[in-house]
Amino acid sequence: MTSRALLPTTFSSAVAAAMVAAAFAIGAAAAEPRTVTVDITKFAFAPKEVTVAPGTKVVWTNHDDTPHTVAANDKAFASKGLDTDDRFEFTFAREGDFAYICTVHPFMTGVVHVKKP
Ligand SMILES: [Cu+2]
Repeated sequence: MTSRALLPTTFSSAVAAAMVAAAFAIGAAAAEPRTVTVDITKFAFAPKEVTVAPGTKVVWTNHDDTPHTVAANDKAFASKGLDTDDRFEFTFAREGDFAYICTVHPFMTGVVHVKKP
């Protein structure tokens, strides 16, 4: 029976089309606002510089046993004192270069570069 033989082929191409559509949907979702992490470890921000697209959320996590802060030089953002494993997050809406320090240890510096890809 030819119709019976054709059925699996038709079915599998429909499944393949659906899988391609799903892959595109996942790709589109991944292009939505992203999150970038910066570790605070050994009295330093790691990585010290990050470059992100506008709308990206940057999350800092303090891995030291010492409290640290994350404070923009231009006051665009400032965290409270972060204890061990505390996190601070800020979403960068506009383009620019945002230099920041730890106010407790001003020798700890970092920069977030925000620009369109
Ligand atoms: Cu510090």
